[in-house]
Amino acid sequence: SQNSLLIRNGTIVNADGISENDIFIENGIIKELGKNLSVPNGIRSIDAKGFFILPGGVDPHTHLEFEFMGTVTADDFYHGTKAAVAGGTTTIIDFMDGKENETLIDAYNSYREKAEGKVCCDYGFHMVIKGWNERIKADMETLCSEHGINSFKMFMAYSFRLNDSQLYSILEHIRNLGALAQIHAENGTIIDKNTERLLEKGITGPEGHELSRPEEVEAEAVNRVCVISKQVSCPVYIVHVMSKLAAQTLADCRKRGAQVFGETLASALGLDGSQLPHKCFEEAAGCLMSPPIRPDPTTPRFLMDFLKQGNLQVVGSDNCTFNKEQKKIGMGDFSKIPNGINGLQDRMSVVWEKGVHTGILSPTDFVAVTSTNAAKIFNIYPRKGCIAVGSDADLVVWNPTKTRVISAKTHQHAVDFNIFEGMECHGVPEYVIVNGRVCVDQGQLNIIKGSGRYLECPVFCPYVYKQ
Ligand code: DUC
Ligand code: ZN
Ligand code: ZN
Ligand code: ZN
Repeated sequence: SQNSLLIRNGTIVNADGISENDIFIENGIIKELGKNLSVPNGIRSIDAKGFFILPGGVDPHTHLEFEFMGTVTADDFYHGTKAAVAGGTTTIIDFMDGKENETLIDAYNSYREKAEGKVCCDYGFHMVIKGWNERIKADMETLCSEHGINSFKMFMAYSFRLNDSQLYSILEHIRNLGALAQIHAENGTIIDKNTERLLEKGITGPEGHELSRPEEVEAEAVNRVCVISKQVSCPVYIVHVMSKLAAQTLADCRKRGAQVFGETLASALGLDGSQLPHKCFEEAAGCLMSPPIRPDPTTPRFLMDFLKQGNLQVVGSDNCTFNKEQKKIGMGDFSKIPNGINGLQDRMSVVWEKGVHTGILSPTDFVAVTSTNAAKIFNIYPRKGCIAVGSDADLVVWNPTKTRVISAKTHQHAVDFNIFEGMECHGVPEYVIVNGRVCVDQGQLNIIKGSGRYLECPVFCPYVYKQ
């Protein structure tokens, strides 16, 4: 039938091992795994000989149609998820961020509306929390119990940052809900002071950005929130760990018993930051995000080794794209350059190139850090993040020998440049199957706008993630 598909002769890679089996898919679900499966006549069959079959990527860090720093991201829910599928990512978890005076429930409804009709793969949400009162407390509970939200993100930087007292109370509440706290860890007070000082000295270009928020400013916040996390016994997920010092600090806190997880980004693994200070405004502003991509050229390898060792668990994209014209808002004042970079399409290729092609990660490690660990942490496993009977049929047939060169000329994003421009990557998706439908077919993109479904992320009771 039209709703069935057979994938033959592939090497199936899960985070816990490799097997050689055929996969039979029906109505969007993996129905059977086995050798030489006999299936009814007339169904499509894909020969995956020589390819790896991977669980579709799970990118738990995207900002689509996101209002930030006075503007709105270039990638909307259509372009963002189209780019995702083209690159082998079949699930995203995006950040909802309410407007001032909007309740969390109103924000949730407005984000569902924005996404509906545009998304090309399944999507879940995290909610950003920017204050603390009884209304917020009650709405967080409703989001967990009625709307499939199990994670809340708090900022320690930007004007809407929370102080330690608020963080402490919110983390207690999140623990009681059986949810997960996500933290943007940078010391906002120090950044503001440094920014003022740099601008006064006449350092107004994009090079001022990293100077205002060096590694220890990131690491201090990581340490502080890990201490709070341990005091209140609330699990915490640190988003975008960008520096060696922050990663090491997180690992030390884990060793002391904090239940903390770490996510790094494709940008931090893919870009050698040593070139960054020498770029012109356009290029430097293009790569500008917070926390910054670090100038220390040993950072990407360090973070990759940490992924291998399990000191970091996840690679996200933090896709938060602004066009060249939007980046110019910050010409003459680096603190006004909209923060954010691309990565939704290229995350899988970049991790394969810098991780697997170099021999640091095995294919099973690759699956763990691009799909399985995020699915476990956000409690959508084993529906997502593995190839097993009963799981959603989200799969990537990955050709490890083919190469492609990343370029804005060919990418599926709406944004008008690509931070990985010119990077050659081994590892190309030949086929991407989204909910049982072939959405990349021999490298050709064939998506259906609006076909993605809202993914409820249930709370943990009790908290169960095991690495
Ligand atoms: N950092 C960014 O660079 N963009 C979006 C939000 C954030 O924390
Ligand atoms: Zn952030
Ligand atoms: Zn982000
Ligand atoms: Zn190579």
